[in-house]
Amino acid sequence: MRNTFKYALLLVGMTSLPAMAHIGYGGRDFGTFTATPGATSTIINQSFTGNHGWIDGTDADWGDSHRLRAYKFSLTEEADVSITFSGLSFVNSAGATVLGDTNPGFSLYSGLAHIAPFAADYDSAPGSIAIRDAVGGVGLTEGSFRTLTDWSITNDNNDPASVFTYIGSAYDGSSIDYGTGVIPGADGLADHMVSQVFHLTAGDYSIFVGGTDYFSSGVTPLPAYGLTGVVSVVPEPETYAMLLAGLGLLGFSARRRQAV
Ligand SMILES: [Ca+2]
Ligand SMILES: [Ca+2]
Repeated sequence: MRNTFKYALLLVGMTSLPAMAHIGYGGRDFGTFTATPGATSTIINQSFTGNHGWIDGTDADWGDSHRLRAYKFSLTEEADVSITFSGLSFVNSAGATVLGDTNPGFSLYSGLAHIAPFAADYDSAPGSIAIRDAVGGVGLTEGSFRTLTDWSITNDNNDPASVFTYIGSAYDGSSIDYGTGVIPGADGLADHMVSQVFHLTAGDYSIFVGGTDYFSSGVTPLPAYGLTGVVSVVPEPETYAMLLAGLGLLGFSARRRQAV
């Protein structure tokens, strides 16, 4: 290959990167937490495109990660972490109103996608397709994203795959069954908000958030839905139990003193 051609290709690749929205955490890093309860981080005015991204990863042909938003956070020690996402309308930088009426779902994984200086991961990278073909059958998957189990993906440089190890998931509204059985994790109340507490060890975590309307993927153009996310460190249940037990002992000794 002539060098000028190579550089031209390189330039095309570089200039087209920002528009492709491969997996990245830009503006969506909740930060690093210790086990001390009370720390909280809120990220507003993010969005995903299409209202089916999360639920589409529950079927046999998996899902397109471009239809979800990726967030990350880190823990320096074992902790109970509350994760909440709400569909919330806002006006974007182009002056357009982003819809708020989604019923979001999210999945939590340990592991991170490639970040700079590595190239971003995306579904149709040759390495990503090879991973899918090996697990899901040649040509049988539509994307790399899997809602309820582990998955892997890589970039154009075939760096060792990013591995997302499934921890848990939750979604807003009543239980969904689009024909493959009930999808677990419904919160039972369709209020555009879903929240769940996870007991986690120290490490790096990714959250993928998307819509839960399975049959909406044919809408053109796909609307964007606004999203607010909150990650907080909360007291562990044993802490509550110890606190209650302590209060009970105090009450007992107070009664004893009164009786004497
Ligand atoms: Ca699918
Ligand atoms: Ca809800």
